[in-house]
Amino acid sequence: MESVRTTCPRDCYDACGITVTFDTDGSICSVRGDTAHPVSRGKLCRKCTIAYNGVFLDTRARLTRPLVRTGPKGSGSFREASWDEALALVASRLSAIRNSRGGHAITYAHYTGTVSLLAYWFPMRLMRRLGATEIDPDTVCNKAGHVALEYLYGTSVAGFDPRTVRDARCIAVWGCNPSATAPHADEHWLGESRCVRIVVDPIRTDTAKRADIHLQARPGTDAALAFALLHVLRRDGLLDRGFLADHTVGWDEVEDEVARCDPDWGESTTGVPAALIVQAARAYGNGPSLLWIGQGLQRQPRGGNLVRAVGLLPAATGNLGRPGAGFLYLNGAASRGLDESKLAGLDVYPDVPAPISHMELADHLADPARAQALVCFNINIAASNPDQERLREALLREDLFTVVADIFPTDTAECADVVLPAASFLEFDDLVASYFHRSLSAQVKTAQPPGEALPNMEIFRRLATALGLEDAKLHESDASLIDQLLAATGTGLRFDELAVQGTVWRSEAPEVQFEGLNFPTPSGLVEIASARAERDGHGRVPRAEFDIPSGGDLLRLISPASPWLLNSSFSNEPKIRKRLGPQTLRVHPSEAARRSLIDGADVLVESATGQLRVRLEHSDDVPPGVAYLPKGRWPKHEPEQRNVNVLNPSRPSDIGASATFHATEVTLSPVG
Ligand SMILES: Nc1nc2c(c(=O)[nH]1)N[C@H]1C(S)=C(S)[C@@H](COP(=O)(O)OP(=O)(O)OC[C@H]3O[C@@H](n4cnc5c(=O)[nH]c(N)nc54)[C@H](O)[C@@H]3O)O[C@H]1N2
Ligand SMILES: Nc1nc2c(c(=O)[nH]1)N[C@H]1C(S)=C(S)[C@@H](COP(=O)(O)OP(=O)(O)OC[C@H]3O[C@@H](n4cnc5c(=O)[nH]c(N)nc54)[C@H](O)[C@@H]3O)O[C@H]1N2
Ligand code: SF4
Ligand SMILES: [Mo]
Repeated sequence: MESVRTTCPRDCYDACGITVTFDTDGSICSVRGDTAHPVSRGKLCRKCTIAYNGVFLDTRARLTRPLVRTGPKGSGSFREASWDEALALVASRLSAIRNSRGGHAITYAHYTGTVSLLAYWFPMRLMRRLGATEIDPDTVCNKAGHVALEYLYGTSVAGFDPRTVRDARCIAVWGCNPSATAPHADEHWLGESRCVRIVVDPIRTDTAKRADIHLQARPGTDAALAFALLHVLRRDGLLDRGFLADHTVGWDEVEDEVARCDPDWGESTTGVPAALIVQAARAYGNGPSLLWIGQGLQRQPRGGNLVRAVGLLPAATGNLGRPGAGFLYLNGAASRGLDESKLAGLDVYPDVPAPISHMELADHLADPARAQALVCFNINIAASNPDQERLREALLREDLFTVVADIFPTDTAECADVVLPAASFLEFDDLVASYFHRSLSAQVKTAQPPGEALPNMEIFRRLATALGLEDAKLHESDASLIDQLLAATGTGLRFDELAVQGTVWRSEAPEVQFEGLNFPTPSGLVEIASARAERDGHGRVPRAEFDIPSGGDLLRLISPASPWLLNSSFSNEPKIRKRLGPQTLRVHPSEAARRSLIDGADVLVESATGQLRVRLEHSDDVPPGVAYLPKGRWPKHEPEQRNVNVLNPSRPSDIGASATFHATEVTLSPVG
């Protein structure tokens, strides 16, 4: 038995190292954690251990042949076709639309189904060449935070190097739940650090349970909480006045508001006891301190302002530019020397229509004047977008020509006219750049794709050929793309050498975030006051704004990550489905009692956009006023063919027009 190293390319902070072993016939025997990998240390998460040895290897569960629709839209009736026939059909329809309406009438949606670099970025070259309209990918996930941090620091993708934790005294994890979304960072990085650990989350997550200080702020009140912390830091002489004077602009424009936001005010607006606010501020102020800004934090109507306000903390305390200090939202591939824009063809195909937000997707697809065709890859919009019912109606439009490439027959694939079977990460070479660690890893081919499935790159090369497009950029080979990327990293490694090592770091020692204190803002300073934000129609400075609880019968629904699913992935894994049971909504026992709802009852959840029957569970981990129902179920596997996103509206955030999944108001009532 031989084994091969590879890397998990799911949309997950951890980017675990994997060891694949083989049976004597060369087929995959097991997919396990790589014992030599610094992050996974021989263990994958529970969901991947099950799914990578289960549904990923089960050819009956996979898409293995191109499919062409035969029955009504959405009915799941297809016939198998050859690649030539399927791609000829796609090419003729897309060409006809381009000729009659222009490329912009072709819409494409894609995201992080895989974050391996080629499979994520390369298909964009063809879509850009066609002049198609992109659905701005981050608007379904984390755009508000990106734009907010760009205003403040000039970048959202140059986070701290997690290895710098050895020099830190305090870590604040703000609106992030690594116990589900980054299980190894949670267990090892956070769990083994000797820092004071502060967690800010309305839910008592497993990460919050292990924290030294849990600030259980009401959802949508984090900006007020940040200002209350700043108040204490200022009052207790823990601000870094020198840093503020030399490296920031606009502190004077927020200082009066900071002075007003005392801990008692903080308690009344956020629900966090004043004494805890003081304790947390002192722990953070007694740095060096790290701040992990979660993506969950900003899925709020005021998500942009929240992140701008929370983002003040490192600047106000001088927790930047030195070991053990800084903030992390994401670490982009640029910190590995990689230029994703070239991979996506931004340099060769710069002129494309302005992208539109996922929050407009249902409207956009419903309108024949705007959308004639839809191409989806690496995304499952029918499960994961808000406004599920209206989006599904739009997807069922007879005259919307829809092409979906996926590895599994998702709800989105079932709404397609043509389905293209994609290879999984076990079946092609690629590179993975973790968005937490500043590492670089090899994704190594360990098996042939089942049936006729193909990697995204080959699908889009063949589609380019079918469209008669011979541009060299659309036909570059994977090997050549990987070579170019590796050359840019400065590691000096060839792919086969990287594959042996699995994962490498560019520098031996931890890197210092913003070393030299040059911030890529227009002024080169941290822009607490941002003229760019003002020009874009937002406040010049972050404000101590907060959402007021709706009260009455309304609960605020939060639908974050489940530890058993990865977005909508693995929702088709039988063992995981069994383990998960019915969709279960958790509320505080007091809220259940008010409504006379017993633990284990079936209840109807209703919002302005829809309703859903779920199992009810009482839980002290959820505060009064909040309801908790994780994301990620495949609608078609549920009794009502819907999931939590039937309840969530397409309400855009204040900044970045991105999703506000954790702010939906719902009522609960007994069923039957
Ligand atoms: N209620 C609620 N909804 C949410 C969120 C929330 O917090 N609450 N979060 C949102 C967020 S943060 C995100 S990122 C979205 C993501 O939501 P999804 O789009 O559901 O994301 P994934 O499940 O990661 O991947 C999408 C698809 O990519 C496919 N895929 C994997 N590898 C490949 C490949 O190599 N090629 C091709 N063609 N396909 C591949 C997978 O099989 C999967 O069907 O969901 C959003 N939806
Ligand atoms: N197991 C698993 N891992 C995943 C994913 C998955 O679906 N499953 N998804 C991946 C993706 S695409 C992403 S973007 C990341 C997201 O990773 P995270 O940033 O961890 O995102 P979420 O799980 O959406 O939310 C994190 C926490 O934010 C809290 N929260 C909600 N509203 C507020 C608020 O107003 N204030 C504060 N302070 N907290 C709030 C929620 O209670 C939740 O515990 O995880 C990735 N990893
Ligand atoms: S999903 Fe995350 S924790 Fe699970 S194996 Fe992949 S990288 Fe590791
Ligand atoms: Mo995401």
